[in-house]
Order: sequence, then structure tokens, then C-alpha cells
Amino acid sequence: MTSHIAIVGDGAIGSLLAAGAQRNQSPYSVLLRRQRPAVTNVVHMDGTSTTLHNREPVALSSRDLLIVPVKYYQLASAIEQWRHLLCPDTPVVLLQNGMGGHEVLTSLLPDNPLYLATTSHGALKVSAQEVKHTGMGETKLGVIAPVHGTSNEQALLNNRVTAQINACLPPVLWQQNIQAALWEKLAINLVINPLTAIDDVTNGALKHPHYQRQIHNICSETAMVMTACGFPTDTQSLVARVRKVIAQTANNYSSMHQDIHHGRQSEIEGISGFLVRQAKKTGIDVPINTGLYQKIRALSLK
Ligand code: KPL
Repeated sequence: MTSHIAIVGDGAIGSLLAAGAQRNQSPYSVLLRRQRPAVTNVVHMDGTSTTLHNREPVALSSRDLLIVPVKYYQLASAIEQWRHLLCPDTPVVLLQNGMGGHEVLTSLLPDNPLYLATTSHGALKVSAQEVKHTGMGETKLGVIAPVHGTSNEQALLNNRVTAQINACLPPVLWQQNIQAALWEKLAINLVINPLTAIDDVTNGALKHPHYQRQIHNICSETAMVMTACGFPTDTQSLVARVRKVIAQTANNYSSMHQDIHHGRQSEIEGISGFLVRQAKKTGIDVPINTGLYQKIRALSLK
């Protein structure tokens, strides 16, 4: 029996997932908060496009999958809205920028097998009906709440969920420690997202010598908090990783830049807000990240 993939929302990444499912002829549905015209066209990097044929939401069994690629601040209401579709064994994958969503998910869905994912694919919603795949990337996936069964059952489920995500947003790299992978991504977002949004620049502008001290200081605070939280690292390796992503995405506007400049709510609470909260818990001073957090919050209120 083919399994069904339900995707919450028709955001840029959600629509890429739906296009992957469509191309692989996997049954899927896109769950919308309210009735409205959804994304129907996804343009791929090679110029071809996929027309989405969305289906009605269906009740999800243990063989199916719910993927939640929504913003941090939308997560709780999305789960409240759609949990009636789930059975206690339906696996759920949270695919998000930033961190903190994991706690929300485990408190709302204490019984389900839960996975976290992060992707470096780039996608842009160019209109209410069209999404463009703007950058090739990879998707990292790992388990956070295991099934209540044997390790063999867990391994089988991990393989199935990996194959389902791989059909939608390949390549999938399985992570034994997905939290560590998310912290590494967070370290990058902590630099690029607020700086580009505040200064209204592309990611590539951060190559300028003018930004290097600030980048070093953000990474230094992040390295201290990561180490205190059990993910040991150092400033130099974070700076090197940040520089690599700046070079790889030089022409892009970061997601936070796009959110702020289109007057949308940003993901600052799951990025700098998360770091500031972890710093407080571990007794570490993070004045640079706190300043960026406050500046983005002030810009969001304008
Ligand atoms: O993840 C990103 C984002 O914009 O949110 C980066 C890696 C910074 C690329 O723009």
C-alpha cells in the first residue's frame, strides 16, 4: 500500500516538498489553514515546472507521514489545527529554520514518533501561486522522539521516513545527532539573518571587511553557548562555516531579510531569541546577539 504524505502549508519549502511528491507519484496533500488559492506551480532549477494536484486532507495512519515546514511562531497553531488527522503512531517531521520548535512539538504530540529536519535548499514564493527552486542543497534528518517499540522497529521506521523525505527533498543525510546539525545551522543563521535584515543587504555583502569583527563576536558568543549546552565547538570553526555559506549564497537575500522587508513576522524568536534564552539558562553573557535580537524585534514592530 502506498503511503500518504501530508504537508502543512504552501510556503516555499512546503511547495518544493509537494512538487517532489508529485514528481515521484507519491500521494500527498497540502494542508492549508483556510480555504484560498494555493501554490499550483513549482519551477525547478533546470527551468522545468511541476503542476501541483493537491488532494483533500485524509486521516493519516502509521504508514503515512506529516511534514511540518512552517515558521516557529506558526507551529503550535498548525499542530492544533491538524492533529485530528494523526493516529498516535503517525510519524511527524518538523522542518524548520532555527530552534525551539522541538519542545513545542514534544509537548503537543507526546506519543508520536517525531523527527527534526533542516534543509539548505533555497526556494522563493514569487507569487501566491508560484514557487521557484533557487538553490540546490541537502536535507538533514534525525529522530527526536523514538517509537515505543524495539530498536529494530525504530530502524525500520527511520528508513521509511528517510525514503519518504528523500522522495520529496533529496538528498537526505541521516543524522545520529540532529540537534548538533541544527545548532550548526543556527550558528550560520545567527550571523547572516539579522545582519542582512538590519542593513538591507544580500548575504554576499557580509564578505566586506567592515563586518568581520561583528561576525567574529557573534560566533564567539555562539561557541560559548553551544559548548555550555553540550555541543562543543570554537569560534574559528563557526566563522569558517559562516564564511562558506556567505560565499555560497552571495546573491541571495536571507529569509529574515525577506520577512522584514515584506512586512511579515520574522523567525527571530527561533534564531537569536533561542540563543539568548539558552545563554540565560547557562549563565553566559551574549550582548552582541542580544543587541541584534532587540534590533530585529524593533524593526518588526515598525
Ligand atoms: O538559511 C538561510 C536563511 O536565509 O534563512 C541562509 C543559510 C542564511 C541562506 O540565506
